[in-house]
Amino acid sequence: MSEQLTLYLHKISPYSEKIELALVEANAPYRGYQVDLSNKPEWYTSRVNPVGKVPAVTYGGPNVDPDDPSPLSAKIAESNIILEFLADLYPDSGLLPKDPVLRAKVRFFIDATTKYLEGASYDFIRGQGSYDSVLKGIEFIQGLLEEGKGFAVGDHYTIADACISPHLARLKIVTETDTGKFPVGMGYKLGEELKGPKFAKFTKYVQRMLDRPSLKQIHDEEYVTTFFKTRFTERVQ
Ligand SMILES: N[C@@H](CCC(=O)N[C@@H](CS)C(=O)NCC(=O)O)C(=O)O
Repeated sequence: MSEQLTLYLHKISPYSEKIELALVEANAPYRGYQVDLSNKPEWYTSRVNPVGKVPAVTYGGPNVDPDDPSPLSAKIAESNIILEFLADLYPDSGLLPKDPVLRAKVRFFIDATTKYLEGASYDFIRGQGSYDSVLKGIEFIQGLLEEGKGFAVGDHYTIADACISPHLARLKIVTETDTGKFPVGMGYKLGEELKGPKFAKFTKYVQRMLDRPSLKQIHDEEYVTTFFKTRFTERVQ
């Protein structure tokens, strides 16, 4: 019997979604536990993740209730590290290719997503970043995509795809509903710009990731959209 794996997550969190995507793609058994981020339980910070953020996983140890985590399980946090952990746990899932060059490319893609897309897009949504930084990040990511291939790296879904997909799903919301603290219309403008020939490779990849059954299974678009609309109400006219 395999070791227990509990994922502490929140529906709004793109970082949590990365992990759920990898788990679903690997067909891995896991228990998900929603952490109330607005009223975080004390045991979560003291016994699971001292930083208090989601996602985190407990692995191994006895089968206990998620809200009573055992000191005997391993505790692992930081989404990109958990992604690597899952690829190690499920070496035959293809989450990380066997070939060293492709493995390096997967890690580079994750690094690039984290450095150039993640921060830029959330700063933009929060009204703290520039439109141009988002486009630059997208351009960088597009440059990494190989023509004619359906995935971030090689011919198989990897943790690189799992890492970027939640951010793509949120960019879809922003560009289709214009929700964010940026000046009115900038979300739609971004959507129109991405439809142009310059971003054709990126847009095709995005659509493929959004159509993936794993994303449809774990991503609650309505919930995230409502959260964004509630959270980002003050607008620059
Ligand atoms: N670098 C972390 C970021 C995790 C993160 O920022 N999680 C947010 C939710 S999206 C969180 O838990 N916020 C609650 C808090 O900071 O109290 C990762 O990649 O796992």
